[in-house]
Order: sequence, then C-alpha cells, then structure tokens
Amino acid sequence: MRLDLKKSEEFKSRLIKLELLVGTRISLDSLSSAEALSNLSFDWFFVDMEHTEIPEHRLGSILLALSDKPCLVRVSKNEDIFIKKAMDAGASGVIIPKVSSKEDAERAVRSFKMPPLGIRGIGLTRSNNFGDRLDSYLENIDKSSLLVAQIEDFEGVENIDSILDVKGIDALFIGPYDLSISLGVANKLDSDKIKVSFDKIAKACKAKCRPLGIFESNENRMAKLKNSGFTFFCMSSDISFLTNEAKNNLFNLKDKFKK
Ligand code: 3PY
Ligand code: MG
Repeated sequence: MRLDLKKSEEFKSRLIKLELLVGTRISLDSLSSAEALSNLSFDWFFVDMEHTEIPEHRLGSILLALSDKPCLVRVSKNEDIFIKKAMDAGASGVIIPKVSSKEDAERAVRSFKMPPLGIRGIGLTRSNNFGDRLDSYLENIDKSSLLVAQIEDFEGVENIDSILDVKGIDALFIGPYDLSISLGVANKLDSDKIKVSFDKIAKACKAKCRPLGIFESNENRMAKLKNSGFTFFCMSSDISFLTNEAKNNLFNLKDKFKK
C-alpha cells in the first residue's frame, strides 16, 4: 500500500490550528481490530508501544491496518532507536513519554529531526514508499511529522515553559495517571493538585499557541477540558471498548434474568 503523506500534513495542520481532534488508543496486537476501528470516524490514532504487548516488529503492520488515518506512536522510551523505527514504519509522528525537563525535550528533538537539527538517519522504508518518493518525503518532512511531548510528572509541570521553548516540540499531551502518582494523589484525577497542574499546563500552551492533548472519554469532562484549552483527545481504547461493551451486555442480561 502507498502511504499518503498528505494525510499526515493535513493532520499536523489541523492540530496546529487547534482544531478539536478525537482519536483512540490502540493497545491490542490485532490487525483486525485496528482495521475495524480505522473504518470509524476517528481523526487520529494513538498507537501505544509503551504500555502494551505490541512487539516492535508488529508496529509496521498495525500502522498499515490503520493506514487511512494519521497515527501518533507513543514510543516505549525517549530513545533515538524507538523514534527512528516508528517514523520509518510510517507514523505521522511520535509521542514521547515522561518529558520532565528541557534536556528531555532536547533529547527527543535530536532523535526526531534529521541533520542539521538532529541525528535521525534515513532509510528506504514505508515512510518514503521504500525510496520511491524519498525526495518529496524529505522536502515535506517538517510539514508532515509531529513531535509530541508527554507531561506526566511534577517536574514536567514545573518545567513546562522551558519544555515548550524547545524548538521542535510541536504539541504536549498529559499523562494523567502518572501525573497523579507523581503528585501523591494516585488515580485521584479530580483532586485539586491535578486541577492546578492541568491549569498551569493549559495556560502555558495557550500563551505559546501550542496544541494540548489528553486521554479523556467522558463527554462532559471533555467539554470542560476543551474550554480550558485542550484541543486533542484520546478517547478510550480498543481493549476498553471491548470490555465495556461486554460488561454492559452481561450486566443487562443478568439484570433481565433476575426479574
Ligand atoms: C498516563 O496517564 O500516565 C498514561 O501515560 C496513560 O497511558
Ligand atoms: Mg504515563
């Protein structure tokens, strides 16, 4: 299949223009479920290589199954090898977990950008149709690829302005669960400490006109977050859609038989 660079360009431009974009998380190592979800009207996919069992060698196939839609791959670690392989496999961009400081952000940029800004090497891979359109890939690389830093600890919140000042960081994405643990309020996502941190991050992003994303599935909470400046959302995940639907059906069925 020919990878369409236009879709990545369009996604980046919509994200930068702070349009509301809703995606979901791909956590299952299943081509069928990825393909089935890609037929729905999600704007993008969060392909999670950090907290899933998807093996590195399956990433290319998962991206192919999702290939009508822009995919941001959350790499398992802020390391050049993972970033390079995700981009080679045809990702529209990468999400880097746990960016806590200016140095972490600079490290990610160095791995993501090609020389002279960084060190990413080029191969004849799916990203450029195995060399067939290498020229246009290289010409359009800045327009069509996204680097997203995940903020998920109190250091990241403290250092938010210096992280945003690192040239090459296109957007931020909050990891609420890790952040809650780091703030000493594990899984208490409604706590004041979390609210204060979200506010600080949202204000910093607004001041610098940068897109801000988060995991959120609840419609009302999403609306509130949108009002405070969040623009892109990762709603639920393949595994949650599966288990929530199973739970509801089972509950309804058992309820009926009780009557
Ligand atoms: C977080 O909430 O920290 C996450 O990264 C969830 O995957
Ligand atoms: Mg996390």
